[in-house]
Amino acid sequence: MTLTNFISFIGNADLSDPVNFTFFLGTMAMTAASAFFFLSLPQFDSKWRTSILVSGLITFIAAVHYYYMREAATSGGVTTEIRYIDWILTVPLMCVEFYLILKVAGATTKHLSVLIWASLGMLVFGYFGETGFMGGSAALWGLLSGICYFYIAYLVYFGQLAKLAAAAGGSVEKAHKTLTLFVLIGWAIYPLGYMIGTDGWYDFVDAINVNMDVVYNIGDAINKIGFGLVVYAAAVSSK
Ligand SMILES: *C/C=C(C)/C=C/C=C(C)/C=C/C1=C(C)CCCC1(C)C
Repeated sequence: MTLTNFISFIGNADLSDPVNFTFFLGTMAMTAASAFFFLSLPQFDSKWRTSILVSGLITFIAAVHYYYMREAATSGGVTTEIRYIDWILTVPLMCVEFYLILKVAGATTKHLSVLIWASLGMLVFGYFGETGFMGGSAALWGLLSGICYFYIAYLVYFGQLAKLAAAAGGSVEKAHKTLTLFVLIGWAIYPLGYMIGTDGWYDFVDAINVNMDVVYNIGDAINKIGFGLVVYAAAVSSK
């Protein structure tokens, strides 16, 4: 981004529009969070450095995509493709965070690949639903996506990963628990946004007059920055 670009980026920010405002704030918050995570790297020993690096990559990838999504949204274009490219990069990285935290407790790359495949299924089905792929309804694709989501939630909350975390105890268990809460509560914001933004749901859902991008932007801020901070806190407390 050149300086002139940056000035016009600020200059044409109509902050009274919630779509524009949340993209603008999202870009700034994700950029600031990335700087925070990257600059904190030297204070941690090598055991934690990869986790903190991944936290920074998640917010940095989002910051770049937010810059382009805001541009698309404010010039009347669609954000769907950029949104899903962002998610397809960042959600698997969140799976990596689970794996890195539980590695000392015995998590294997097999656990990691199951999480990643489930998250890719969740996102690809969601994308199909938003774009009406093969004439399928948003409800049908959303159901398939939701099954993948529940499977991820099951793995981290009840399944093998929960058991590994419980056996490890201490700060590992605590960090795992908090990340799990993000998956159960924070990630539930997305299917809500999806139902608000697509057709074929109950009337009361269709009646909600909030822009889908705004819901997704709030979800991203909570989940991407929150996830990173949980990892950061775990790293600090283990020093
Ligand atoms: C940083 C981005 C994150 C954490 C994105 C998470 C996205 C989801 C958990 C999306 C889930 C969806 C469903 C469970 C059903 C409807 C379609 C989706 C893709 C919105």
